[in-house]
Amino acid sequence: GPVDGFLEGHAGLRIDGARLLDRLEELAKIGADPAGGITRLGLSAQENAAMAYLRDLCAEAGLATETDPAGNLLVHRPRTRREAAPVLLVGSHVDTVVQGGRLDGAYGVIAALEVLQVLHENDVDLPVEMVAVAFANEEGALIQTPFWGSRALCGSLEDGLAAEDRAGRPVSAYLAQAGGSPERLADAAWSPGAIAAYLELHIEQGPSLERLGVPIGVVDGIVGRTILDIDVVGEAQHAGTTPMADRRDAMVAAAEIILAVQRIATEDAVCATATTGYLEAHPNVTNTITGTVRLTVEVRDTDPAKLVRGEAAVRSECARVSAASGCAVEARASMRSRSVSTAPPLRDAVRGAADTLGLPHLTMPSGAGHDAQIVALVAPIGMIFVPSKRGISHAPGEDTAPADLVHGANVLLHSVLGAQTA
Ligand code: HGY
Ligand code: MN
Ligand code: MN
Ligand code: MN
Repeated sequence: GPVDGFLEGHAGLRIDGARLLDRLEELAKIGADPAGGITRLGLSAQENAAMAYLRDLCAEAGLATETDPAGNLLVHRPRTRREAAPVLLVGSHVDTVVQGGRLDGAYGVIAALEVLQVLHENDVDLPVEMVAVAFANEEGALIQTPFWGSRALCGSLEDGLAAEDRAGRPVSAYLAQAGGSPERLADAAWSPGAIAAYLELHIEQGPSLERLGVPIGVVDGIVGRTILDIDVVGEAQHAGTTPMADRRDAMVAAAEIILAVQRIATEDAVCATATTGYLEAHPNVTNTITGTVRLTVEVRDTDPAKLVRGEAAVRSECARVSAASGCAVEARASMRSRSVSTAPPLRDAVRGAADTLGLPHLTMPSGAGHDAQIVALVAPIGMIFVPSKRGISHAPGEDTAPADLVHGANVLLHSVLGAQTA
């Protein structure tokens, strides 16, 4: 066949490690937060600036770029057209959480561009052309729709224009600023079959690889997640004159919900994780009993049944706390992502790549969500992990040893080559 001897012919190919590390450092300056870490929220001016930096870098490298109606950046080699045939899509995201790290997402995008550039510079003729992607707004930190860009591209962004920030400002204004197009949002969806396969390189964001001293993780599955937006409504009242027995204190009710959420994934072991990460108290005044609290709870598990039970457990705790406190408690699911498996042939491509490079590897699940799990609904996916120092992520201390970053990008390069025969 056309791919006979293909891998052997390119076994010596390597990415430019110094270039990769330099670009990661440059990108980390965009959205650097004076309070620590990086705040480069999806569809914000900071994410736009990061996308502009990527476009400049691609132009210098002689790569062609296109921003789609959802704000995703697509990159391909100049002599290829992504519409011509199913492509090997490779990428991640460049947005962060508030005060996040410099590698979550950014590493996978910079590495994908590096791989594409090396293929371009070496004029490597790929049977399945590679397209790099920087998905917009993976985290959903500003516009409350995680996986915004990958959902749009995969045709699973339902009611996208209803998305808004926490102040109720609609996504459309943000999208126009990001070079997208609210009017043509549906056109961001690729036709069925347009993605032959998807690969994503990412930091592990947990401690396993570092603890075991293994440089490469071969991801076998990604957890599913449900996010609940919860409103606790009590009564704002004077903190000095209202008898304790007469209060409907939303802060206290919220506290009970928070503790119950923790129990769901600890003592009760209903699902793998359960987290209250966001809380907003009103009026947030020292000498006024809290009237309302908004909080978000998320539950995760690889087992879909346990995810459903986790959500049900949170809802039943909300009902219990409501009855006991006299506060109204309303929970609304604002996002559900399914757990997915990676495709065995792509796992093999990653393992083969690591073997070619003499790098030990470990097969492992992902406790973090990734754009890959959205793409998995329409195409086979593969994922590569590199170690995270002390397992830290979604925090300023997020880091990975430079040598591991270079190893991971070389594994991505050889996985792209290996996936040609997968
Ligand atoms: O939250 C997550 O798992 C992902 O980093 N967005
Ligand atoms: Mn993240
Ligand atoms: Mn990420
Ligand atoms: Mn007073």
